[in-house]
Amino acid sequence: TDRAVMTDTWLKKHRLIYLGATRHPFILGIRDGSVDLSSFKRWLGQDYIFVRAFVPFVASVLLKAWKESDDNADIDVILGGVAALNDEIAWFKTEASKWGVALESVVPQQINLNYCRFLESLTSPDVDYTQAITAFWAVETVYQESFAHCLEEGSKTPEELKQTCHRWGNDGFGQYCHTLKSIADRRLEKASKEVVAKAELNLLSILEHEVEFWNMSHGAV
Ligand code: HMH
Repeated sequence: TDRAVMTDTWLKKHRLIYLGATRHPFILGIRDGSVDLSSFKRWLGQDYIFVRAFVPFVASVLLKAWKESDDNADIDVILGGVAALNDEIAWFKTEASKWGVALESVVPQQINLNYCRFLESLTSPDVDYTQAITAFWAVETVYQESFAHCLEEGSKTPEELKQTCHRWGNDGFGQYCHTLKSIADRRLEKASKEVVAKAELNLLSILEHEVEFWNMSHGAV
């Protein structure tokens, strides 16, 4: 395999689960306008909880970059990610009040807690920078690919959901995900077989957690 494009190799190899995460019925429902607004509100409340837990994970990636990275520019990229999360949290608060979702009283669902716990496990010092940055790329990219799909030509995304899609589907966020991908691929190229194998397993876990997360919006769990 061509290790210079490890992430491309993986996304080809695991295409079905990747499509499961990025073309989920919830996303397709936003794209064709058939989404149930109670599902959207449930997703909004749960994702706010997720994003708050995502902050310490990203902070751990930043710390690992500072200790282990061979390129100082990585810190700037990750710091940009932290800044984006700050905006995101403020956005959730505004958006939730628009939709009448009381964020303080949202109870995290088990699926959400499982995903947050998985990310917390990756904050361990035993998990190296290569694994951490690869996981970071994967989490961000699923949302980027999913919401960008809702803004493509031919989509019938309802006006009131376009802002949400734009948050993760905009070109700037796409560029940022591409930069994370380049960093991950650069690191994976130099990593041991063991680290590469662990990073691939983490990717699969993330994709599974993302599918479950979308499933949760349907309220059947
Ligand atoms: C579940 N995955 C989930 N929520 C998010 N906000 C992102 C990824 C992207 O930040």
